[in-house]
This record gives sequence, structure tokens and C-alpha cells, in this order.
Amino acid sequence: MEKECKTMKKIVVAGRNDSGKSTLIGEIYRGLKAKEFQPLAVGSGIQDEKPYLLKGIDSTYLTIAPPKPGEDVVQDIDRVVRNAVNQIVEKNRLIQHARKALEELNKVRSVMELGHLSQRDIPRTAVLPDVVLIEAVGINDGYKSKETRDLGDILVTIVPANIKSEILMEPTNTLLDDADIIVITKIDETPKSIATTNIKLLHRIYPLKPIIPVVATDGVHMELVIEEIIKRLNEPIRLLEMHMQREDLPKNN
Ligand SMILES: Nc1nc2c(ncn2[C@@H]2O[C@H](COP(=O)(O)OP(=O)(O)OP(=O)(O)O)[C@@H](O)[C@H]2O)c(=O)[nH]1
Ligand SMILES: [Mg+2]
Repeated sequence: MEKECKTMKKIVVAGRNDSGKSTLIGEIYRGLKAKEFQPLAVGSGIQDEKPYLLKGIDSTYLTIAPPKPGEDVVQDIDRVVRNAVNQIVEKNRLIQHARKALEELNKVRSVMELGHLSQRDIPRTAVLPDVVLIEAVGINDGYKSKETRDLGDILVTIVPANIKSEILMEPTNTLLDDADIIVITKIDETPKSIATTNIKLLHRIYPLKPIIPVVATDGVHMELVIEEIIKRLNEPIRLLEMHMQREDLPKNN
């Protein structure tokens, strides 16, 4: 079990307050599930739960882990994930016990010439998650949380289309500088000139990054986000390199 948790890739979704992180996580969950992944969603506060459920995240795969005050992400995410996985394992064990018990009961009923009771009312066992989606706490003043950057294998940073351009131009915007994918939300409710200015600016600062405008509430353009995420989930060498860097192992060059 320990090993499985460690090898599960972590996708971190960061961004300002109210920028659409939970809504996007709900969409990513759906998109990955449609591609045969089983994500586990980790929210950072109770406000995240409702958007997750609205997007159809199964409560089996939903857990809320608030960080300590003043922090943007939980420090011991591995423990949170392990607990969530253990709960699913435990539930599966109970379900399997219930099935066996019912089989035994049906043997007795058969001897007594009573009808069989159906297994239908016992839930199916749940598959274990194979990828983790983590929501960081929304930061008010920018994109500078180093802890958040360090947490994940894939960093998805959200910028609401109506953001003030000055914020994008601030130095040490770690969460933008290091984002694997930048997602622009709320393009539907932002005046076009403002959205266009911000998107152009981001393209100029980050010419090599995927920068994807979406309407997170309606799932518009989400397939582009999912495609970029899956590309990265399937890049074992790159992820290996990231782990090596993190553990300060010698590099090749
Ligand atoms: N019109 C529009 N509304 C959006 C979009 N994305 C999110 N919203 C709305 O914005 C509000 C905040 O969305 P959340 O997903 O809860 O944002 P969040 O970043 O998780 O918020 P916190 O966790 O509280 O920081 C909700 O009312 C969403 O329905 C979008 O692309 N377009
Ligand atoms: Mg949220």
C-alpha cells in the first residue's frame, strides 16, 4: 500500500481565491475518469466540497484536508492520501466480508429450503485511486507559494481572465513560472478586451507553456486541459527526473 501511494502522481491545482480551482478539479476528475483513470480529489476546505459534488465526484474519492492557518497546502499530503486509500481498502474488506457472510447464509437457507437472498443490495468493491488531484488554498495576493509548487508532479495554475495585469507581471510568481499548464477561467464573464490583453501578456511571458482559456463551469475547452495532463502523466522519464531533483540525487549534466 505504502508503495502504491508513493507512485501515485500528484496533480496540484493552484490559483487565487474564487478563481475556479474546485470547478476545474471536478472537470479534471471527470475527464481523467473517462480515460480510465481513477482520481482521488483532495480539497483544502469545506467550500471545495460542494463544487466537487456538483461535478459528480464520487464521495468515495473525495477528501478534505485543510492546511494549518497561513499555509496554502497540507504539509503531510502523503499521509492524507494514505488515509483516504486505507479507508477505501477497509470499506472493500467489509464488502467482501458481507458477500461471504451472505453466501454462508444462503447455504443455510438452501438446506432449509428457503429462497436465496440476493447479493444485489451489497455494494461493489471500489477500485483504488491511481492519481491524486490536490487543491491549494486560494492566495489573495499572487502566485508566490513555494510550498504549493513543490508539492506536485504536475502543476496546473489558474488565472481568472479578469485578473489585474500588474499581478501577472510581478516578479517571483513561482506558481506561474513553474506551472506545467496555465488555465484561464471565466472567459465567459470577462470583457473580451481584458481577457485578450491578459492572455496575450501570459503568452509573451511564457511562450513555451500551454495556456488554455476555458469556461470551467460548462467544461468548455476542458479536453485540451485533459490532453496536456495525460501527456504528462504518461511521461515516466520526465517524472523520474523530477523525483531525482527533489531528492537531490546527482544529475547527468
Ligand atoms: N462564469 C464562470 N464562472 C466560473 C468559472 N469557473 C468557476 N466559476 C464560478 O466561480 C465561483 C468559484 O468557483 P470555485 O471553483 O469554487 O473556485 P475556487 O478557486 O475553488 O474557490 P476557493 O476554493 O474558495 O478559493 C463559483 O461560483 C463557480 O461557479 C468560469 O469559467 N466561468
Ligand atoms: Mg475551492
